Amino acid sequence: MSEFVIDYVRALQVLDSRGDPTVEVNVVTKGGGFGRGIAPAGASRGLREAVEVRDGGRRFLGRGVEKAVESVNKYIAPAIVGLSSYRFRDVDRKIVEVDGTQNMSRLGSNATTATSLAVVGAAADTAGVPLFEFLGGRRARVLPVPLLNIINGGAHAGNELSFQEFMVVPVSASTFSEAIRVAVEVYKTLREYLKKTYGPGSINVGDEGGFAPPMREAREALKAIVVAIENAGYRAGEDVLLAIDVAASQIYREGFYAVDGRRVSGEDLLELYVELVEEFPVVSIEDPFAEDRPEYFRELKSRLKGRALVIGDDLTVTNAETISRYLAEGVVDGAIIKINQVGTFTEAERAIEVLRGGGGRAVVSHRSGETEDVSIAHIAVAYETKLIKTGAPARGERTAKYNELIRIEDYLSGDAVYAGRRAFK
Ligand code: 2PG
Ligand code: MG
Repeated sequence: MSEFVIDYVRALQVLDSRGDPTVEVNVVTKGGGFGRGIAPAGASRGLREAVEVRDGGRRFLGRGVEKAVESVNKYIAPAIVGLSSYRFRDVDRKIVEVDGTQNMSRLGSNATTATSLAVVGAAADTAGVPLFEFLGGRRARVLPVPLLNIINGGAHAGNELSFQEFMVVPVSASTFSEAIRVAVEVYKTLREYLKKTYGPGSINVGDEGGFAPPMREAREALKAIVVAIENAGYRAGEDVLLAIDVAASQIYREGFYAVDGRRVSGEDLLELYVELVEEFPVVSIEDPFAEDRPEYFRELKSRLKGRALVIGDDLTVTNAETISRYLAEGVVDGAIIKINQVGTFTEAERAIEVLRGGGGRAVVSHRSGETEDVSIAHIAVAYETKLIKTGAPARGERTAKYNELIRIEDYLSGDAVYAGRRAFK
């Protein structure tokens, strides 16, 4: 097992999909295994997320991460060189210990996330197997249903839509690759519809590759998507379902939400969701209320009676304890899993396990600022989460994940199973 020993760790500053600097870490083991992790970055961040460290000052308009890079090279590297990458959970524990804070604010979650992903990646490479197989063993063969964000609003786009994400969920396909084909056909058909209805300016895309049309209302976005699904030759509610991420903390101020030009109370917003679920085949609503209003999440969940999942993101911040409590209290049906919300792979894994143990859904997720790192594709398969959200089927940092899942499906050949409708049973 000496081949798994970490021999070399090197961090550098690279760019994410928004042109912001981010931390990349490269790890090499004694056996010549190589792993690379690159930290993503959110725009709509939860208050209780692990904290990324940025340089401030004038370089990169304050967004540089040279300090975080230095933290890896100066503090993390010497602490983990010589440890076994095979015991990557121990390595993560060491990283947490070196940081010494609750929220990674000393080293930065950007430093710790990139390192953690590089270490587990190097372990898999040393073992000579893909990451999903290294983590999930031979039984890992279920490809997740993708939630593809095809209309962007909120903090991810320069339009007036208050809800952040309008997603399509292709469930009736028999394979993952076919599901992506369906999604692409819907995406392209939506593009045509938007261009015809709102003019050529409406097909510009937002941070996650979805269109950012000049729409005023959530209903209008959902209607356009249903039209696109049908024009593409599919049945909305049968072949393709819908999902929403409101990212409601972003639009919450002094007890009210700014929704599509109106100021609405939590109660009224709740009624709007119930209506939307009745009018449209919406099967999942993420962060419907502000992160400090769990009581509204619970009320919505009880009103929806399982017709749509209530998912936490800023509410739950991939924190195993928080998720466990909210699952038990009936506040959510599941939670978004973002590694950089907790800062290590191991902590995210713990959150997934809590969800599985408690009958909740884990939705493995990208961030709006992404990179070519494809770890989340492997994680979704390894832990059989059945759900992944990683943007539109466009823009390299989004397609990188979908393409990796297509590769995993091909690698598994006849053994691969597409989660499909079962993801929502
Ligand atoms: C979200 C994410 C990803 P961000 O809110 O779920 O879609 O956005 O990375 O900006 O937090
Ligand atoms: Mg979210």
